[in-house]
Amino acid sequence: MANFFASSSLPDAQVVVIGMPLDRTSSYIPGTRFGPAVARLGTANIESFSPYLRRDVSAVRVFDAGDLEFTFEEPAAPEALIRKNTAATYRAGKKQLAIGGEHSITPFIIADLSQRFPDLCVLQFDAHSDLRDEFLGEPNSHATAMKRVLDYIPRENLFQLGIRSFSHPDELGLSNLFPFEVLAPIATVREKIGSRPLYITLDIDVLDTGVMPEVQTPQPGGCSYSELVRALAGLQGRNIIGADLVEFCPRNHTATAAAATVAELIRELILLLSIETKV
Ligand SMILES: [Mn+2]
Repeated sequence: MANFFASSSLPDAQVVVIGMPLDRTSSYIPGTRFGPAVARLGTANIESFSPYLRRDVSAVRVFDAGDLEFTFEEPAAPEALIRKNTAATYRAGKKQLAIGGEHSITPFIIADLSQRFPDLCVLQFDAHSDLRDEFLGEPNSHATAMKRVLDYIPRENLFQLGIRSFSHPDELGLSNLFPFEVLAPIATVREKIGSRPLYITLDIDVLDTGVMPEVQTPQPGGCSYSELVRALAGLQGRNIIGADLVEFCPRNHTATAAAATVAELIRELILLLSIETKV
């Protein structure tokens, strides 16, 4: 099954997967604009059955909405386009999985969802804290993604896992920020979030660079694939209302191991969005 495991028309879909290939502020290795296209190629290699969640993605009604087309000259245009599409998906009663693109797509999504879901929690898997207020003069940068999310939700509703790159030493002392680890804190995080609506933002640079070298800003010392996929499985049954996977920056625009890794994570996220809430 190619095309993000798509099996449904838009009206019948439970989960809408949409490419958001925004690549406007990349400061190290540009190319996240090719993330969605190469991730689709990777899906061809992945079985529909997840041995981690023991569920089959072919039983989920998935629609591939294609990719948004961004204007790079106009900074406000991506925000308007992302907010408009996100709003339309949720107004139609569906859940969205956005495939980046750079991490700066996330606050534009949260801008809409924070109004729709009171007490929304955001769970970030990432190597970087992304808490700068601006980076290279840009407030809506990949490096400021979580700082911008905090424009819409309170600090105590943001959970940060796997962080190993900080813009200030004080960030190490933040509550709900869990340095280095993704699997060990998951039971605590699960408990703290409880039945509240949960949005997952998965920056794949949380993985070790040996596992996932094809990211915009590689950071040594990340988690294993097994730890990440088990941490995700630990969230099943929570009230997961949306998700994104960002910062995939393919070096080769063909089917690769990295594309397959990303595609399998997309399968896991689709399944998590489809599992009935049990809290
Ligand atoms: Mn990152």
